Amino acid sequence: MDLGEGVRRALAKITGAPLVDEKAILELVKELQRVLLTNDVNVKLVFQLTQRIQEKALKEKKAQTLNLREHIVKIVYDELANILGEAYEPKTEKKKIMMIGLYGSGKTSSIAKVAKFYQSKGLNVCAVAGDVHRPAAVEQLQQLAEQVHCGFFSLPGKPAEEVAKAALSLQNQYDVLVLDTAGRSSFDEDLSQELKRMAAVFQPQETFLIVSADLGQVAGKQAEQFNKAVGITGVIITKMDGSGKGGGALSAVHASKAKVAFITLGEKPDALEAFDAKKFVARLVGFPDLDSLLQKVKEASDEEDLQRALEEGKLDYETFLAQLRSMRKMGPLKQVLQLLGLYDVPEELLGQSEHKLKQFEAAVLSMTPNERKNPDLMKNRSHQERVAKGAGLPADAVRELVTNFERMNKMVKGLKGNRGLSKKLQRMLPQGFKF
Ligand SMILES: Nc1nc2c(ncn2[C@@H]2O[C@H](COP(=O)(O)OP(=O)(O)O)[C@@H](O)[C@H]2O)c(=O)[nH]1
Ligand SMILES: [Mg+2]
Repeated sequence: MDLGEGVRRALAKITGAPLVDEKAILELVKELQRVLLTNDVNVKLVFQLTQRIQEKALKEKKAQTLNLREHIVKIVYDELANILGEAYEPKTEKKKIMMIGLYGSGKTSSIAKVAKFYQSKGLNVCAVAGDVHRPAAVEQLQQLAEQVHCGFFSLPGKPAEEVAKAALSLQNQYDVLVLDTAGRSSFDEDLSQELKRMAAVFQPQETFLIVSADLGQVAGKQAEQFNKAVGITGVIITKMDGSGKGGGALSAVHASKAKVAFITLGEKPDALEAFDAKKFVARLVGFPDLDSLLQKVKEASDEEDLQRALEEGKLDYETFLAQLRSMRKMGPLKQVLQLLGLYDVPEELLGQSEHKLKQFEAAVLSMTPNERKNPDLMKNRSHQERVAKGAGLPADAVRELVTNFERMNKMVKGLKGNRGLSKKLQRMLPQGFKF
């Protein structure tokens, strides 16, 4: 389970719980612990985090504008962001950057990404081929530089520190120099010495350690090690797209007191972003920021209309359409359902639902107010045909929708007075309501 899905699942324990009580909070905490541990977040860190969430959720007074669910979602969000790091704000100014890290960590490919990043800020960038031990490394960098249209500099056959030194003259032509360096399969004295010599002549303002997300917690140890030996100003965590340990890597680097500067999320040169823990967490749960997340929670807990219909054991097309619309507003159906704690809805059904939902909406809009209030009328063929014509749908589609509505209505009747939207949907959806 990836971190995002895991956190969403954990949050669903609260957003979908019929009652937010200590038990629901403990379940949320337990689920969070599980997902963080599977993401290789350090056990101690996980324990501290969940302890804090539990304490705050149970004791801290909530802001008056937040309901209890929102309050807890906010605590989880804040605490997660807290362990993952801060926001890095790269300055748009002339600078020299040195990229260091073990072999295969993603140094060379990150140079192209960083180059592209600064180019997009209007700076001229030159990539400097300081990994001189393998000719292939120089070629790789040259190709990448061509691909992103940045400058490229190499001195074939010369030692790395000479390349670093010669590159200094490029500062007249370029705003940003990015120096590649050699890696080893593990950290050793040789590597440390070479990097120190290079840094001494190059005098970088930024020294980025590149680590792969799949190192998990070990990324923190590496950050400590490189920092002690060579000194680093930030860390770039690569391969965040393919690793189930990204959370572990981020939190461990942050715990080591190093700053996560960028993360990369793919092989393409634009797959890099300046790291911002809060944005990262928001996106993990599928929203651009905390506010929009809270908005969704509010909507998800705003179940009054349907609740009333359920309590009365009577559903009409009006209520149902309103409900469907508010669910649509909440984003992709899948996300909404997950927020409500529904994970077992087959993918196939979900894909179909959006389409059917639109048809359904069109059909309801073509009904007369009378038909909307009195769903029995819609069982009549001639009504169905009229609505189909009005909505521009095949008669079959309307018939199917009516059948589905009736099925839903029957279930609603059966559920009369049964509290908790999540539980109801859980029973209703997978069983047969196919919209
Ligand atoms: N999927 C994915 N692959 C990456 C990412 N960053 C680097 N890679 C791949 O990792 C491999 C090693 O990268 P490279 O830059 O050559 O590592 P270096 O030895 O440290 O210079 C290459 O195949 C890259 O395409 C990333 O963010 N996502
Ligand atoms: Mg390389």
